[in-house]
Amino acid sequence: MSERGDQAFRKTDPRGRWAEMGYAGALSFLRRPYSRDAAGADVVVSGLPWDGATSNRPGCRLGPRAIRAASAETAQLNAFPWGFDPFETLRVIDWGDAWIDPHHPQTVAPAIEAHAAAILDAGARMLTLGGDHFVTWPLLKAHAAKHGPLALIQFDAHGDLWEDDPERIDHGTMMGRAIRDGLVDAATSAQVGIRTFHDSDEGLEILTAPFVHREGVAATVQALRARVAGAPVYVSFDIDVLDPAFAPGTGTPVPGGLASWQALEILRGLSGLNLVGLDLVEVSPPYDHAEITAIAAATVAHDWLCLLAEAKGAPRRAVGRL
Ligand SMILES: [Mn+2]
Repeated sequence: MSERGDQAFRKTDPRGRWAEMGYAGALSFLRRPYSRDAAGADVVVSGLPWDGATSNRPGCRLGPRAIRAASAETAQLNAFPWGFDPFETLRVIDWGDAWIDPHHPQTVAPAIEAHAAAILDAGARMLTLGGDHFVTWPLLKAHAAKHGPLALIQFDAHGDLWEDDPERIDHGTMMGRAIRDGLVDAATSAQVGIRTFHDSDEGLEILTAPFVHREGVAATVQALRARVAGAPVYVSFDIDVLDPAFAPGTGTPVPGGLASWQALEILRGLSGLNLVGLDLVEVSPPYDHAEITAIAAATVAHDWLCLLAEAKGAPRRAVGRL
């Protein structure tokens, strides 16, 4: 009987990799072992299958499942452009999906906050697969409780700063609330890829999509690094920061967005910062084609893990001109 395959439920040590059939087998994010034991893990991956706060097209409750499936191929190869296997350095488990009751929507944010607090209390970082962008609100609460006010880097077509009230369950208003409640320090935070209008910047650095297109990746990275320097950096990556050509599978697409390569290069430019958490939200598989969106999402999450692996000592190895 072969000892290969199905690492998701057969492997106990979260380090290293096994051979898998890329197209088959038990899915987890990047084939990490499923576990509810966050103690000793560097990173806990979990899904938040919730889309009750969407304002246009729903479907991102199916995001975690699709991103796990799309991550299977990436799990097999040494990471590019890093040149290492991040799981030689980083212990990463897949916790599965948090239990969310869509029929009692007022319980959703407290349930997510408690889920996050339990993982952070165990000493692990979180990599969270949404779900709509409202899930970031309770995630920020839990992370700010641990780290203090956060330096937010929000990749997004939308600022999510629209008119809010404290009881509102809305994926377009919670960032203003996070600033007003002191979870996010606007003075050290930035938004990237924005291409919708807000009457105020709320004190944030807003690097619009036209700025990225005109000034380029290097200037964008430079502005971000200057903004967040020294602070605990929480990255919230709304997949709709990508142009609909690169991420059709999302609920509120806006033309004029970033190409996958631009977003990846900007993210890779965050090397060496104090990266405390990542959420990857708004992947809506019913609107996706050929897994374009889910593969982009899986790659972004994978590269964030590579940033952590590098910070923990994984040696970069370049083959070819980078
Ligand atoms: Mn958005």
